[in-house]
Amino acid sequence: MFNKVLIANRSEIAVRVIQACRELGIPTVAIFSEPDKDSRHVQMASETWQLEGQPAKVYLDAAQILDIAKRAGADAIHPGYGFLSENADFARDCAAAGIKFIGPSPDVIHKMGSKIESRRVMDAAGVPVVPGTTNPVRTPEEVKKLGEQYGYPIAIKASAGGGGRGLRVVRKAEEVDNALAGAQREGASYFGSDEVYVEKYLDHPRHIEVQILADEHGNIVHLFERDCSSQRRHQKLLEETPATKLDKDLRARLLASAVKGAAALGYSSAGTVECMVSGNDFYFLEVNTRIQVEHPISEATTGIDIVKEQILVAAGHKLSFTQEEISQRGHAIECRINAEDPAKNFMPSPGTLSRYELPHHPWVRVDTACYPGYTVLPFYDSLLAKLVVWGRTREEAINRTKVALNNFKIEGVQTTIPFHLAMLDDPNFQAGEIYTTYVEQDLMKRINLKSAAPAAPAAASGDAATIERADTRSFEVGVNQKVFKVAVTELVDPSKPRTVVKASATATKGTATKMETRTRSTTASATATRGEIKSTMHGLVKEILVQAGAEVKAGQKVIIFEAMKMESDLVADRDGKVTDVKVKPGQTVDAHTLLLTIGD
Ligand code: MV4
Repeated sequence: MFNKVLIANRSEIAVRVIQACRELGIPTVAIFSEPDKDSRHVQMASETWQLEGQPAKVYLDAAQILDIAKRAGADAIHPGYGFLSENADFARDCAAAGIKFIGPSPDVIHKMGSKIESRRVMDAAGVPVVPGTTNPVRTPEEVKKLGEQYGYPIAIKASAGGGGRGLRVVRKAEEVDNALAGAQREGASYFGSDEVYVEKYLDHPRHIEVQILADEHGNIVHLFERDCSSQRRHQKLLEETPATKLDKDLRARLLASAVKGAAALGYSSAGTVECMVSGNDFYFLEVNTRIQVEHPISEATTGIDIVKEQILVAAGHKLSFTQEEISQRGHAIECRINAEDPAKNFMPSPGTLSRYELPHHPWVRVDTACYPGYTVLPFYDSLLAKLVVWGRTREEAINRTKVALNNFKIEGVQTTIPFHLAMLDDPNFQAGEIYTTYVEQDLMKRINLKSAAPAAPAAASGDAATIERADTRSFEVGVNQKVFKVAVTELVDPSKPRTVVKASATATKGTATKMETRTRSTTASATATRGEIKSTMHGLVKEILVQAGAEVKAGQKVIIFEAMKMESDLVADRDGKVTDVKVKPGQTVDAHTLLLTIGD
């Protein structure tokens, strides 16, 4: 067994991994960015190391993390999800340093990073793939031929893509040129490869995925499927297992195919085979070579501790059970409670949790790293908590989930709880009429959500004030010949204009670090100049929808922006002509960066 496991992650998944390690009696090493020093995972680990550098980037700093692992004497690294979890180079570097990367082999991670290669492997193993190419396409002529062969609509996908990035849907031949260029450009800017391929596009598929567990002795099992169709802009909101209204025979074929595909790959560790289900057919989509956010619903219905099993098989143990020894019992639902305002296009809502009370019921599990007074940071994804509820039947699970959602008492940030309550009450959801288009094209058009009222002013002053909105700006500040990168998070108290509650400074050169909390009131307000489209937070320019010279109307979407892993639309604030585009897709920018200008 491992002597010490470093968790190369933060927040709830780091907490989850630490809990599994504790059960196994393995000491843990937590790493953390400076503003993350109050995080629960830091409080729980046996040993903690602070990362140097920008908060938004440090958890991706493979060299620094590996160096800490060596210095701390860790003999294994658990990458969690996101960050370095599907980085084959990092997995290779770990192996070279004699540290076990808790995941599949670097070769498998690398192969599954290429969607074209994934399709080839699965196709060869007899797993159904969506009709399309298993070779890259380069020219519009090739794509148009394929469009005729398969019939429109078709999808052009970046081979290195995933999660919706580098995906273009083409509904007629005239759209091919633009879509191909777009998918190639996005592939190049996000993933460093402009290799794309073509598939027949399925219009209203369900997203069904299979949880796989495999050891390094050739044993592979599935832990049944999860239905993850309730998503918005490729962000999952609710997952359930078993998938409702899934044909028994189709389900059996899907589960068997996932195991067959994983076997063909020589898979080990926990993983997920993603599929689309359309009518009575299913098609392989991609393999995720990490533990996923939604793994707890599979744990709830099988009783298997997937993270513990993942650690054990990484240490060379055989799977502790066979396929025949497990079964699925009842129904489980996970709601992702995010710090976002569903009434405002799911806008991220970081801030301090002036109140944070969780439901404590039988058959209810909450995975979270938050606590009262904790500040949700703007640098990371906005997941506050995962609510996981079990019931004997889907109906029982739905009703129990509603009770649990109503017993969350969260103040200080907006949350997705009102959205979840509306979805669980929706007749289409209850009937199991859930497709990947359901949330955006159906549910959101029929429900009317209101933002939660800001919390009442707290009696005591301090961090847990009444926070309504947060913005973060970065500054470089010189102190004693050292350059500090200062991230100022403005947590706005609605009763006082502009109250800075928290500022954190991290030395970019030198080693001094400093955290300051102070309150400052000023009447200054950022005066937006018309025609200047700026980022509201630190984030990523996902897509630029207009070119310089284009005529735009006030209210027209011009840029798709991503902050805290959530997409939002930036719209023109006036009629006019785009005079300058200052950024490229895939570019990361600080808050308040000028992105695009509109003139006469
Ligand atoms: C598709 C598709 C329909 N047809 N491919 C989106 C993200 C990436 N993982 C694959 N995706 C899709 N690929 C074909 N040929 C529809 C989607 C899709 C989707 C897939 C899974 C979960 C949610 C989705 C939301 C929109 C589109």
